[in-house]
Amino acid sequence: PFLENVVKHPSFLSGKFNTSFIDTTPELFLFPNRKDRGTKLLNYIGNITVNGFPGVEKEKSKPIFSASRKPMIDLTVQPPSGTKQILDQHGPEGLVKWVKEQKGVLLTDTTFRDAHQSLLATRVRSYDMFGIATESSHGMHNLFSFEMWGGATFDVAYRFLKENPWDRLLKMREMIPNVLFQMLFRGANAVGYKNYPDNVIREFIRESAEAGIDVFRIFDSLNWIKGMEVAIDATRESGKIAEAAICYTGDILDDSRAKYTVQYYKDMAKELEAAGAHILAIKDMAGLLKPEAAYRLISELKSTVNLPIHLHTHDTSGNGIYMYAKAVEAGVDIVDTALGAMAGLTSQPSASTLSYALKGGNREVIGDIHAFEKLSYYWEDVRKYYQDFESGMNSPHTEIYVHEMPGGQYSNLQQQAKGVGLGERWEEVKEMYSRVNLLFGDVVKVTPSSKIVGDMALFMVQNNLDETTVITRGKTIDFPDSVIEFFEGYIGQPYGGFPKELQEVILKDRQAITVRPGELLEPIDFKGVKEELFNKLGRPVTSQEILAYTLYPKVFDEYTTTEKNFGDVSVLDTPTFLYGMKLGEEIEVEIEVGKTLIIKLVSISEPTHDGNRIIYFELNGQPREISIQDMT
Ligand code: 3PY
Ligand code: ZN
Repeated sequence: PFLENVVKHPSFLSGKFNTSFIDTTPELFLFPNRKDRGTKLLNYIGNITVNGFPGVEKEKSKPIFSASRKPMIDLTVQPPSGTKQILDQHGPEGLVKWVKEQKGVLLTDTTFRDAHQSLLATRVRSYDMFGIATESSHGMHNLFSFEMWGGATFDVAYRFLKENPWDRLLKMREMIPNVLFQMLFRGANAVGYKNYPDNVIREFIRESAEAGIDVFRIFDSLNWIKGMEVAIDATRESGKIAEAAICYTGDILDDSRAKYTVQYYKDMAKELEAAGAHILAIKDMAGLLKPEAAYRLISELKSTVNLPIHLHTHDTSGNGIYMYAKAVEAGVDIVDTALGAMAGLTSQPSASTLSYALKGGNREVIGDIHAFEKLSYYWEDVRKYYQDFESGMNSPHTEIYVHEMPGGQYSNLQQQAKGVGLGERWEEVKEMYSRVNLLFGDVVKVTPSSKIVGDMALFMVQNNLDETTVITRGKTIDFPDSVIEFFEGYIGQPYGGFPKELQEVILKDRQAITVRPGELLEPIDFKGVKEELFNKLGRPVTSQEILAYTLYPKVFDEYTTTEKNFGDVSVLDTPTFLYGMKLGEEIEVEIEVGKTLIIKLVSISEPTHDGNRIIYFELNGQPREISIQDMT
């Protein structure tokens, strides 16, 4: 264990050590608690079997799932080289040049990130991604990129899936060596819901780039460029691609929505180009961009900036493919799609559908339709595991053009509404969401500004408030913390400013800021955080863990507690992770390469007088008993 500690120590790994390393690094002498991994997993499985998984309806018996179908590939053959090699050999400028030279339409596949964030409340586990990663690197070798990290996936991994998102990135990178990896980065909010000090933004980007991210799609939730500059700069410093995004809101073709005009978007595009963007993204996070508007917007932007344009949308209205076709006509370079079984509705349009739609035209999709279809079978099977996280939306919703809720927010806000007892009043919550937007002055709505609009909508429905009572009774109302912070200016400055009267009742005695929050926030003392975490965990900590703890201290604490009690639960297959086991069932769990546990659930006792159940397992043929408190 001592040597293991040495070779795993961050200073050793980064080469930053000298001869006093061993004397000055006491954590090398802390050895991990080697409590049996098998027993820990039995505790997890027993607990889920008896008490269920949060958000999953506890059924009488675990459902029967068919084995997931995968395309056959020759695993001894390397996947063809792709955009990753172009970036590594020619740098961001070389890659941009190559993108501009393509006549066809390049795709970014969002199946590993936005598709499940938007359809399944971000719950898809690394296990299911690893299950298809190698096949994807072969079948989708000519993508522009895989969007596979960032957005909500970072905190959800720790918070709900009890797994380490950095491990997901590192392992996916190993399995997909040929295609660019893209992440969604919320500017000054990183992968969180509030502004962080500048050194956190810089460190997060540096670390993510090192772990395998190539393209950073950077946005600000209010389209405030000041909120994006540090991230753009840090990305360029890391030698990676800064894809700066304009969030699309309103309707450029509707004169009655005069706030966000074509000129507004053109001005912003020029500013982003000047700020150092390599690629311009149009981030239509709610799917509001209509086909004719797309034609107009992309045409105008093409003649305004000299950057490739990457378009992102959500297919909630059902107009996604038609809209992309118009954008392609206008010269868009790259569009975001998902594999069929994870596409449509609040997710991205389907890759194979778009490929067929553009067949025979001037610009076809660069990609293999049959590979998209075969890979999609896998997701059709895997999606069933997560059925309890489906939003219940099963047909196109043109009402999106009214409520303007981002695709990635729909299923999450619905869960949040259920959580506060408003599940039955979901229609009212949606309507209130659009009213809150107007009350706030018609703002860009994307994480975290969308979450603030959502928090306020839930708050108003719950407390039977309307626009008038918010103002007239506002001085006596305790508004949600996120709403107060927003009106204080800690999320940035909205285009056109805050509505003054509302700001006053919400802030009461507080003062609003108008500068960039990052200018006021004290830099994080990473050394101090490292020490704190080391003392807490009693083991060496990585720079990735330090960042996770800095962003989400409570969530990270809970994650490490779960890890301590149950071990690494990411090795379990998803049906077992979510539903536990059935009586008589036997599963295999590969806890590390070449080391497999065979677990059989033999019987479960009735609760004892103190409410515990004894669960009888066989672990590799040996009987094991576990006692679990029945909380049902
Ligand atoms: C996120 O920030 O997570 C989003 O997906 C915004 O659209
Ligand atoms: Zn999105």
